[in-house]
Amino acid sequence: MVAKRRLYHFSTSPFGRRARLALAHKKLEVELREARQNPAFFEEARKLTVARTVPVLVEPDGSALADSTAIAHYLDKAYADAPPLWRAGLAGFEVAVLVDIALNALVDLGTRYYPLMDSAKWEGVKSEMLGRAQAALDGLGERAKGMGATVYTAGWSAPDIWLFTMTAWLEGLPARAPSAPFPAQIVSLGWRLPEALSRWADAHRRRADVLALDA
Ligand SMILES: N[C@@H](CCC(=O)N[C@@H](CS)C(=O)NCC(=O)O)C(=O)O
Repeated sequence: MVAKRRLYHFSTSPFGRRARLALAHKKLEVELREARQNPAFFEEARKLTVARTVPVLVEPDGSALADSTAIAHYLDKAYADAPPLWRAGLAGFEVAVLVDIALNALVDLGTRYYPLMDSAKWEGVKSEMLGRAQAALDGLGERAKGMGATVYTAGWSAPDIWLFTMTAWLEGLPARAPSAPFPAQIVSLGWRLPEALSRWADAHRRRADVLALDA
């Protein structure tokens, strides 16, 4: 029997969701292993790579790769005949990197470093990292105002996937905060999602691949 492609992921994570949308864009079937609801899957993922994060992609030949951005670059090279995730031109890479600056700062501060909040140095570190996250969000908001429905006129691709999953995740955090500590901690940091990003995302909320994320 041929092994299936697998993705270890957290279903609510923007990193996991963008990996899933990247796989859908490449029209690749994948078996999903939800690693938050099933801690045994998280343990499996951690044995497959030393990265200690999900998503982790496992190809049918057993080779494994962590990191959603690396996964999307890999998929483009490995499945070059399928629709492209990345295109020539700086704009898409700039959008993707600003998304990661914002997400990494908010996730690190609001989860991994949050236990340090009683430190005398916390406010200084938080202010610096939050300033970077907010500058990235504001920069993306300005870009969204001048953008069409997608970053490249040729249509939906990785930068749109990056921007959409970040926007939808940040929008959803306040509603999740009362019942989940990590969302509550991230919300408590005090950032603002530019309205232009929500308006840009409106065009994509009913896409079949986006709806399939929660099906
Ligand atoms: N740069 C990584 C970030 C992945 C990441 O931070 N994943 C989180 C879930 S949102 C995770 O695995 N957290 C578990 C942990 O850090 O122990 C990517 O793009 O895949």
